[in-house]
Amino acid sequence: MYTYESSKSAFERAQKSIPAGVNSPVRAFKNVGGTPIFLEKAKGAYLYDVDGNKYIDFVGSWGPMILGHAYEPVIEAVQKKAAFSTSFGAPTVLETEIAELIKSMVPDIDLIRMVNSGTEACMSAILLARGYTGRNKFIKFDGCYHGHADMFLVNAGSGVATLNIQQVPGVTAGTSNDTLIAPYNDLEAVRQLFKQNPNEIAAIIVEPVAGNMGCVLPKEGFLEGLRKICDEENALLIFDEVMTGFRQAKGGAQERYLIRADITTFGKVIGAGLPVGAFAGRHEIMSHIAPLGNVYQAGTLSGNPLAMVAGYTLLKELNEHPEYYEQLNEKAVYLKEGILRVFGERNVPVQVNQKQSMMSLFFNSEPVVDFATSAKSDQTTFSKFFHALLKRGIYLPASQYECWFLSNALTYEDLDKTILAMAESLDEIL
Ligand code: KE4
Repeated sequence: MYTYESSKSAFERAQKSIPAGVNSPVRAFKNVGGTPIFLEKAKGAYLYDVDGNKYIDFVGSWGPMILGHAYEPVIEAVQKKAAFSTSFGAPTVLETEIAELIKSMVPDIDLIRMVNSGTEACMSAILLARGYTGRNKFIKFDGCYHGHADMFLVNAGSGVATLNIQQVPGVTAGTSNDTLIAPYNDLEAVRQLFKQNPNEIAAIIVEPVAGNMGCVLPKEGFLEGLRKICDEENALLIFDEVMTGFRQAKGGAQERYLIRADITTFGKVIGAGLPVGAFAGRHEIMSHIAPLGNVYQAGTLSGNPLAMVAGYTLLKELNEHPEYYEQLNEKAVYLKEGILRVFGERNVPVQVNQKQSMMSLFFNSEPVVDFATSAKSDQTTFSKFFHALLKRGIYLPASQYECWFLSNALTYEDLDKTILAMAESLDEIL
């Protein structure tokens, strides 16, 4: 039987020095209740907490661990590199090598700038789009999350939705007036915003497969429609590929859906768990970035050797093994089919949204296609399900509004164990 005494005391101690005891809100278990699990180590598909409990991991540090935790080649590369300083604040050949590797993997990129988080990547992309077009407004989608920069904290998903924060204090009216909102998958709403704001919208930023309202897929024609509208309105299309980059395919969602973005942002997998983000695009757009142009963006630790060698090593593995993507998809489909089976046997309404190794389930009888339908899901039951699984050694994201990230370290035995634990959990809570 799992006990959590050490996590409980660690949490009490942490709250004395860190807001809510966590360095990122979604870790606090606010949506599901109970004590957050304090982890000690991880290897492959498995996590080990401070009480010695073992879990099968479906969070993967929110995306980076696509080949599993403590992936040998990455660990060795970081250990070796660390001996020669952890940061220079000066250019290194390694930064060029990872940039060239990414250009070979992702279509339509001439220049890429490294930063330290997905937030930095997305906020820089918006600044660049504004600088390039001379326009101030941008469109984001209800329930999508692009990091915690002020302009994104309007109708944001992920932790903002999890905590049900309607209006984030500190975001000024001026900022939110320039952030226009449309429902995900609603092209007509996007067209209306352009009609109401003629020649004022610099860009549309979209998660090509949404992962911050739970996993929500683009409807047929949605991404193509955004591309067409941006072309007609001379606005830029920004694909926020912080989650989907190098996960939907080695070329990300742009390869999977054959849609070209004008600016693409990256995070998570690109750093293999070390702090890395990036934004990239064609030369005519990226040439506006300082010091080539005047759109200013900078960072002390951008491109630092540890993060670069970790990311380079992981991306090289993915680039050399495209078969990993089929393997990951087959595992996710196997899990989805198992879930549908055990829920169906118990007549429990469920929606399972899955695209490649991103997926999530909703206690909901209607399809989940945007934030409004996601928010109708039964979160109370999800919370009970979450804890029933946790004590059976299955670690899901601690929120209905978060996406699961499968790693290729998962075995079919792990998946069978997970499906069985789900059946037992349903029998326990319903
Ligand atoms: P970071 O600044 O957290 O590295 O990236 C922000 C971001 C940007 N774009 C997308 C599509 C994202 O999903 C994220 C961050 N994702 C969340 C998980 N929903 C990070 C987890 C957290 O906030 O602790």
